Amino acid sequence: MIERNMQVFDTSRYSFLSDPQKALDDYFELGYHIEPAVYSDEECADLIKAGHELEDAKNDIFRPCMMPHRQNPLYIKAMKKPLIVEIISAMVGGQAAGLQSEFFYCKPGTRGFSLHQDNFYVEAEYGVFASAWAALTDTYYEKGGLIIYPESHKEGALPVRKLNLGSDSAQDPNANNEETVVPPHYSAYNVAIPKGAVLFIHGHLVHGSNPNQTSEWRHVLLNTYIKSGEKFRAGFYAKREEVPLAD
Ligand SMILES: O=C(O)CCC(=O)C(=O)O
Repeated sequence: MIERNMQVFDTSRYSFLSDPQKALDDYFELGYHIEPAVYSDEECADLIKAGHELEDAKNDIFRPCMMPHRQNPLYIKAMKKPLIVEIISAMVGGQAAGLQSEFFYCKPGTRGFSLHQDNFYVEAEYGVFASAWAALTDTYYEKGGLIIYPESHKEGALPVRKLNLGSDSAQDPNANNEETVVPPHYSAYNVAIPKGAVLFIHGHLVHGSNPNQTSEWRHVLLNTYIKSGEKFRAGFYAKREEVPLAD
């Protein structure tokens, strides 16, 4: 958790719809991009409803669901969203393939995700892996909002320090094992991502999330992507496999 008053970003300067080259240049410079209105209100509502019909949720288990696209084709459709595939393909420098989906319930009181670089788990080559973190409800500091360290992706893989926080049954089991050690010249920013918008995250951008201090659930769909044919770590928990997206 970082301080509330760290500057808040809720949109990027450019959109991939109107200024794709400038948006891409900014992404390479900053390590993230926020694209508004990617999923409609109806799509967000359908994905949330489907999330509460996944196997664990039916048993009142609300830890983030790993790979919901293997349970419900609605999540394949969300992963294949043409605008996202187009943006990610530009970011990773070639045809993107899906790698992972994860549905976050983040019920009231859920602990945040410790600072990390997504590629820590995936071990792909630099620049070929990126994530699309889609807010299905409004997210902001008090409501499990994300924390980012702009430009930290330029460091490549950073060291981590082990944490001893104990487990939170509503959080990803790997969320709090360790945290990235961020060089002191980078600053943390809170981002407030509105419903339907997507935060694109470079595989080496340091980020994490704040706890959900509200009385509402913070629903998020994370999809991660890799340049097709690149090497990656499958992982014991995630068991990642390439999902072809070009059809
Ligand atoms: O949604 C969150 O709380 C953090 C998720 C995240 O950063 C990740 O899975 O890489």
